Amino acid sequence: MMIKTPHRRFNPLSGEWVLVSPHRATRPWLGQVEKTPPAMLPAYDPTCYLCPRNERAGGMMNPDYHDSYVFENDFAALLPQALDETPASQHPLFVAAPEQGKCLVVCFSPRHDLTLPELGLPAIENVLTTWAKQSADLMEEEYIQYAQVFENKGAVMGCSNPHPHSQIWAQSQIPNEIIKELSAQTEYYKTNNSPLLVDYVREELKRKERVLFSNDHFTAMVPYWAVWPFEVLVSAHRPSRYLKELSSIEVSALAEIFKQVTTSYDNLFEISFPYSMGFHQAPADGQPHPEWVLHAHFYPPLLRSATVRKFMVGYEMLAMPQRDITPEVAAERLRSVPDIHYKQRG
Ligand code: H2U
Ligand code: ZN
Repeated sequence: MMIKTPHRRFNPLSGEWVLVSPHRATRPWLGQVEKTPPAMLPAYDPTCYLCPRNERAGGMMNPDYHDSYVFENDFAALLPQALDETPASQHPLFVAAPEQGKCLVVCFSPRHDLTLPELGLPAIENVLTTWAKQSADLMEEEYIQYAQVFENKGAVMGCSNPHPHSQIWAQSQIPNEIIKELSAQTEYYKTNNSPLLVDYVREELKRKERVLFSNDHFTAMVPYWAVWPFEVLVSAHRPSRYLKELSSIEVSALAEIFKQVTTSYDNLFEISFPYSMGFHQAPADGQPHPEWVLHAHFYPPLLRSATVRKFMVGYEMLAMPQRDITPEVAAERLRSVPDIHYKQRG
């Protein structure tokens, strides 16, 4: 089914609507053109603060690491100590609250030049199990209620260093996006006695048009309500709260899907495709969370080429998000690229 007229779609996870304007995709572009990332990086960069054996900005030395490498962010946005300097205000229009937390940086591998799709499956599994263990350890801390695993990839997304890395920020209060997803999944579960994403994936697998890759345990699709042009949702097939709960078979299945999604991204415009990606795990708030299904969102900014991005401005900032190409067209384009990474083709 190809809809060609303006319409709205509902995001049942966030409870928000997106405006879809398929007829607008051919409008001319005379605006900002992005720089493309350099095609070749060295395997080791002596000036990189994430490479093994190098000094970081804070003066700490990285060890001679061989797999993934985790360190506490030298410029952490959250601090573990309870600081009680938050101004006490009695006024309902001037509300503040103290916040505690911890921020980690996770380098994928010692290689400065290898992004996720270029790593072998065992190395991707290693990244997944590192994220699982680190976020589980953080959520075990008494004062932590949520751990956000995320990767900012590419200068367009504000990534400060090309050495492939991700971050984990854990905090004492549940953040905004998780509050929305928690309430939507809880409501759905109460009404339908089944988790929202388990039902959604089953329906997408029947319809097929937005599905990119699927195996026994995970499915990657351009969601029906996607906001970013090539947005992807990777969802588990079963109720699951934390990365740590995945079996080794499920970790392998997830690694395979991650390799497929990121390879198709890079192959779309034959560049290292920028995005912000992150897992949504359940909060660690002492509740059982039977409604929760572990999933990851990929939010890539590019629209029609390696150099033309989608801007979330004007109408998006002031009214609601809007997209031009439909999620079905985006899925078709991502499915039609070769499955071997362009840098690894003979
Ligand atoms: P981004 O490129 O996604 O911003 O991540 C890099 C993070 O690494 C960033 O949060 C941290 C920055 O604070 N960092 C260190 O902890 N030590 C350093 O020596 C430089 C950067
Ligand atoms: Zn490096």
